[in-house]
Amino acid sequence: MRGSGYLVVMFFCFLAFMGSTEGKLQMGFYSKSCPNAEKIVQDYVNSHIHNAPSLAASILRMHFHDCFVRGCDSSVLLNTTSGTNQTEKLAVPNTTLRGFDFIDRVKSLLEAACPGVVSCADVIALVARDGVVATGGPSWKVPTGRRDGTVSRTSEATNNIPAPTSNFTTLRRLFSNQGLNLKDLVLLSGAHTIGVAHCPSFSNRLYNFTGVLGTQDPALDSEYAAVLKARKCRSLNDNTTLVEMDPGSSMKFDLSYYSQLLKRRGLFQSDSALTTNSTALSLVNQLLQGSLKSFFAEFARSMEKMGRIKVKTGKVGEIRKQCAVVNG
Ligand code: HEM
Ligand SMILES: *[C@@H]1O[C@H](CO)[C@@H](O)[C@H](O)[C@H]1NC(C)=O
Ligand SMILES: *[C@@H]1O[C@H](CO)[C@@H](O)[C@H](O)[C@H]1NC(C)=O
Ligand SMILES: *[C@@H]1O[C@H](CO)[C@@H](O)[C@H](O)[C@H]1NC(C)=O
Ligand SMILES: *[C@@H]1O[C@H](CO)[C@@H](O)[C@H](O)[C@H]1NC(C)=O
Ligand SMILES: *[C@@H]1O[C@H](CO)[C@@H](O)[C@H](O)[C@H]1NC(C)=O
Ligand SMILES: *[C@@H]1O[C@H](CO)[C@@H](O)[C@H](O)[C@H]1NC(C)=O
Ligand SMILES: CC(=O)N[C@H]1CO[C@H](CO)[C@@H](O)[C@@H]1O
Repeated sequence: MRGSGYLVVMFFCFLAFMGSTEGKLQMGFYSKSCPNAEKIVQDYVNSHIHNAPSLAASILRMHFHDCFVRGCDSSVLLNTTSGTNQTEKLAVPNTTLRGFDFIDRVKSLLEAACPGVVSCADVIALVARDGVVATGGPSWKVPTGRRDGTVSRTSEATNNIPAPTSNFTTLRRLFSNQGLNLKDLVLLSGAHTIGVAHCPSFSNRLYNFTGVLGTQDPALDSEYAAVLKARKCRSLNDNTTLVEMDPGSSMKFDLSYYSQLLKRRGLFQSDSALTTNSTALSLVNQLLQGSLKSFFAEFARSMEKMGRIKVKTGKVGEIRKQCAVVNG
């Protein structure tokens, strides 16, 4: 009798242990611990994003870069300080990330309301969604309960975040490393329907494609290339000009990014790579034949999946007090 009672106690201890360390993301995770958390985020986004609507794109991209390195744990926000390794922020793909101060402002409102409760990782995920919604794009579910990581390394960002020069095979590999399939790749690339790029992300296609100056990427529509060279990236050295990835429609979350792909006007090699695989190409065609509503619904599904990548929950990680530094 005593033996089996002991086993029962052990069993419940085990359950409690599993429950505390293997928590899952859930809708409204903060409904008891910080009931206004999601409203604070949403109100701030709604009242401030119109001052800088381009931040919606920047923070959507930040969420992607966060999730692809060590999971969605806000490691992308950590500053390099003396005594730490070089963080993700220093990696080439991150040099063009923006919106860190916006995240910090939202976080300080949350700290004022409920100190030490809401993670920076959830702040990124919520702001990314609310920013896209506030600028007329799709909505998606953001279950919460992510915890913040304590490690951030430049090399891991370099190795895991796809480059604009990536070919289809590399894109598939990097997405599949994160548990994302071909459909997710095609849908999430659709985020390039909003936002802008700096010339160095693609000007090799205009000026130095084969490594010989003067060569151009034959996969890029030559008329469009000529316009980009004449009006946008006038030389290989231009590192300041911004170019819409979905020209004429870069503030509007719509299907026209995919029509540009079919016109061979995808801005990056990674965009045009989506037309080099017949399965991916047929997905692009299906999206274009469907309604905007169905694109939004499919995009939402892939975003929710991306937001779950290798999340830290339960007792893993911490709730950072300041998003740019680990708790001391
Ligand atoms: C498929 C692989 C991808 C590659 C190679 C890629 C690459 C890039 C590059 C090079 C830029 C421009 C950076 C600059 O020059 O300033 C960019 C911008 C952007 N990317 Fe991606 N990206 C990919 C997937 C994604 C995904 C999955 C998302 C989000 C779900 C995303 C969202 C964005 C957004 C919104 C921008 C515009 C940012 C702004 O306006 O500040 N990208 N991407
Ligand atoms: C720096 O990175 C190395 C190797 O990845 C790791 O062993 C070390 O703990 C890290 N140090 C700090 C302070 O993050
Ligand atoms: C894709 O890019 C990788 C890495 O640059 C390269 O090793 C591979 O050969 C390329 N694959 C194709 C099919 O071009
Ligand atoms: C042109 O491309 C080659 C190969 O990628 C590179 O080594 C070279 O530095 C580039 N030239 C310039 C002027 O950027
Ligand atoms: C852009 O190029 C200039 C001149 O080549 C250089 O001084 C500057 O550091 C570059 N800026 C960035 C953001 O790379
Ligand atoms: C397209 O990509 C998928 C997934 O990587 C692959 O299984 C398929 O063989 C590719 N199709 C072609 C025609 O290369
Ligand atoms: C992190 O670095 C940014 C600039 O790179 C700076 O503005 C910010 O104050 C830093 N945050 C902290 C908490 O040190
Ligand atoms: C936002 C940010 O920290 N960007 C940095 C990315 O890395 C470059 C150097 O590689 C820095 O100059 C940027 O400040």
